[in-house]
Formats: sequence, structure tokens, C-alpha cells
Amino acid sequence: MPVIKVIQYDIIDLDVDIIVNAANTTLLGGGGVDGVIHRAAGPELLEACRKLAGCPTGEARITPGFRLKAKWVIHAVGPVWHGGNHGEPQLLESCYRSAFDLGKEAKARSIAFPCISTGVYHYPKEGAAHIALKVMHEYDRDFRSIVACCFDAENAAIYRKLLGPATKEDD
Ligand code: AR6
Repeated sequence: MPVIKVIQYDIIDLDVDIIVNAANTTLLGGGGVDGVIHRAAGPELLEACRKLAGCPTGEARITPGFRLKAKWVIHAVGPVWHGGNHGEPQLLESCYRSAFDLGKEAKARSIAFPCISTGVYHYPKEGAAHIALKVMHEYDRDFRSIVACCFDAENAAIYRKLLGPATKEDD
């Protein structure tokens, strides 16, 4: 069974130790997957995020998952796409790495990521998937399961293409 799995699913329904949120620097919620996670986790999540007092782009913070199935949420702040010459690739990479480092510290065995920055932040999907998978491979010995949780069919197809024929659906 491959450690890295690509699925097309709603991230809040996953039974994993950690779900990663595509957050913004305020950590106070928003639209997209951030809004979905906050609604599902309940108001305690916003309270916990408020105490963190924000997070710079390219970094991540951890909170409990409250009403989610996941024990923790890692709030990762990806870059807004401004054409690619404003450090976007480096920031996206460091945001994935920060999330994995926090997941390791929490001794999590399974972690699921949305396609960070590819929604409202308009990072080109293929470039973002390439970076996500590169970092996922760097951490594939530290976790039993790393889930690339794509919401849209286009992202799922890109991830499957880049990951290659070894990819298997989890469900
Ligand atoms: N499960 C998994 N993935 C999802 C879900 C879901 N339920 N809903 C959306 N996605 P976005 P960003 C996918 O816009 O681009 C927020 O307002 C979506 O299809 O959520 O990093 C924050 O507060 C896309 O592929 O995040 C920030 O202000 C991916 O999640 C800003 O958006 C990311 O899309 C962050 O923008």
C-alpha cells in the first residue's frame, strides 16, 4: 500500500490524525476549505486560532480538531499567486514542510492535505501539485499515510499523473 494516496473527497470526512487547512495569515477563517473546516470543527476552533495571533505566509500552526474526526488541524498559509516571481514556489514549499514538521512533532501517523493555494489564491495547479508531491516524498518515511485530498477532478487528475501508476485510491 503506497504511503502517498490521491483521493477526490471532502477533507472534513477523512478519518486521519491531522487535516491540514489552507488558511490565511490571520488564521481567523475564510472561504474555501478554511470555511468548511471551521464550520465542521465548531466555534472552539476560531477561539483556539485567535490565541495564535496569526501566522506568516509559508508557515503553519497547529490546533486541536475539536468536533472534527481528526485530532488536530494544521493551519498552513500558502502564498497568493502574483505571477511566480515573488517567492511563491519557495513559500508554498515551506508551508508544506512546516505542516509536516508540526505533524511529526505531534507524532501523527496519518495526515491529509488540500491543494493549498490552488483555489482563491490562484496558484497554478500543476506547479502546486509538483511542489506538494516533492515535499510529500521527503516525509514519506515519517507517516503511515499521507493523503493528497483533491476536491476537484482537475487537481485529482494532475496529482495522479505526477504520482504515476503506483497511485491507488484509498476507498
Ligand atoms: N475538501 C478538500 N478540498 C477542498 C474543500 C474541501 N471541503 N473545499 C475546497 N477545497 P482554497 P487557497 C479545495 O480557496 O487557494 C480562504 O478564504 C479547493 O478546490 O480553499 O489556499 C482562506 O481563508 C482548492 O483546490 O484555499 C484564505 O484566505 C483548495 O481546496 C484563502 O482562501 C484550496 O482552495 C486561501 O486560498
